[in-house]
Order: sequence, then structure tokens, then C-alpha cells
Amino acid sequence: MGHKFQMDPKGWRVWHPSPTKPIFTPPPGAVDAHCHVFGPSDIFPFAPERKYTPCDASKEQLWALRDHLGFSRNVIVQATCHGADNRSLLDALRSSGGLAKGVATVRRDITDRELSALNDAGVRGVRFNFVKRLVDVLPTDDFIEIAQRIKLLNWHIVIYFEAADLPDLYDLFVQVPTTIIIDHMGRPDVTKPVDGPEFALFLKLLRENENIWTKVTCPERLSAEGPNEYNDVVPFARHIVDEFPDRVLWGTDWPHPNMKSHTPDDGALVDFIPKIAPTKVLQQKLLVDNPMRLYWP
Ligand code: 0GY
Repeated sequence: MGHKFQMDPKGWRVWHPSPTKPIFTPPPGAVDAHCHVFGPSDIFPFAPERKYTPCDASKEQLWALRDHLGFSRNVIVQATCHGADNRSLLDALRSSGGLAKGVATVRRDITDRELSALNDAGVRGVRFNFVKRLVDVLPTDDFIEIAQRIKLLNWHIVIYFEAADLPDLYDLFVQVPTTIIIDHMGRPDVTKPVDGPEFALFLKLLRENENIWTKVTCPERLSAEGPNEYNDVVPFARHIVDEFPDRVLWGTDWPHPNMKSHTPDDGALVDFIPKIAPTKVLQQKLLVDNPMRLYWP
């Protein structure tokens, strides 16, 4: 066993110790399609190139949160603090009893055999992080090459970027031959108008590319107003769910890496769902039908 990492003394918040029980009851079989596991760092160390050091966030704690919130399944997404070392993710997937699937981070030197092992463990996608504060180099060079390879496995691509960078990345993203899922609505600046040019470009990307989906996640990150209502995020998420009801996913983003403004209450995040997906039909698509189609077809 290696050493336990010390979490960043500043800038890292341990997640909410006792989230409220949501008032909203998710439909049976609901999927939390964006969450992470970290460590245990003495067994699965954080990556040397990481930009933050979290505390451990274990698979057992994730399963307990899933049950508390009334969800049935998880999609665990590789975060940058573990780099392209997917061992913590794989450990969680293998002990999930089939109730979790994963999105890994890989480099272009990965072998077909390694890809196949990830597939056997339940990985169904590869994530590319274009958020500049999280990576040293944007993964632009690897992007299309890896996309071609994972297409053969019927996987998809997950991308994370900020709205201000979309004009530069747009032409790259439209070349991808697989389904693409955009994290956190492409991080709109919600202080700008929902009918303004920045969000219009994001909507155009989805409108003109039927292979592109998005997660309507992270009001806690995007809100300028703050907890627990996050009302300034509602018009953006609601518009997306209304226009693209078959291409949206939802997740908690537990344990909320890099949240500095406040510690989100995961129960309150679940209670945000009916504000952005107000009907039973939309909730069923967002929480069950869409993620099941991608991850448990
Ligand atoms: C998230 C958001 C963040 C971090 C990462 O991979 C990561 O480290 O995605 C962030 O800092 O905004 O979805 O976990």
C-alpha cells in the first residue's frame, strides 16, 4: 500500500455529510449519470499531473448516496485528478454488481487489449477535458484518433469545456464520428442572456448535430446566485430539456470537485430536476430512458 495523499488544505471542500432527502421522487430505475470516485489514494494514487488533490470519495459512499437519493444506477466519470489511471474507476465498476458503468480517460498509446479490458469492466466512453485550468495541454491531437478507435467498441466521447472556448473548438467537435456528450451544458455563463449569442452557438451545435447530447448538470457550479434554488440556471437547462428531450442526461457530480463557493446539498440538487424537466415524460427520458439507451442498451 502507498501513502495517503493529503487533500488541498485550501480550495477543496469535503462533500455534504448529510444531504437532505429530496422531495422529488425519481422514477424507478433512475441513473445518476455524472459522478466520480476518488482513491482510496493509498491504493489508487492521484496522478502526478493533477491540478487539485481531493480527499478519498469511495464507491461505498457513492452507493449510499445513490440509495439515499432514490436512484438505481451510476455512471462514474474519470476526473483529472486520476489522470489516465483508471484503476479506481475500474475497481468501483467491478464491485457495483452491474449497477455502474464508466467513462475513462485514455491516451493514444493505449493498446486494443487494454481498451478491451476497460470494456469488460463496464467502460462505455472516453472523456476529453478541454477546461484549461484542469489540464496542461488540451487533448486536441489525440481526439479524433481515439474517437475512431473507440467507435469500433460502440463507445461514445464525453467532452468538458467552457462556453467561451466553444468558438475555437466547434470545428473539431463536429468531426467526431461517435455520439458525443457535453458535460454541464458546455458551462454557460448564466449571467449572460439565455437568448444571447454565446448560448445560441451551443444550441446550434446540438441542433445541427444529432449525435451530440448534453448533461443538464451542475447548477451549483454555474449559478451566480447560489444555493439552494439555483434559479438563474433554470432557463438554460429548461430550454435544453425542452428542445432536445432525447439527448439529455442528469447527474449529481458528487463529490463535487473544485467547488469553492459552497458545499452543495445533493438532496437539493435532486429537487432541481422538476424545475428543468417539469413533466413525468421529460423526467423519464432524462433520468431513465436516455441513460439506459447509452449505457445499458
Ligand atoms: C466535474 C467538474 C470539474 C472537475 C473535473 O475531471 C475533473 O477534474 O471534471 C471541475 O473542476 O469543474 O465535472 O467534476
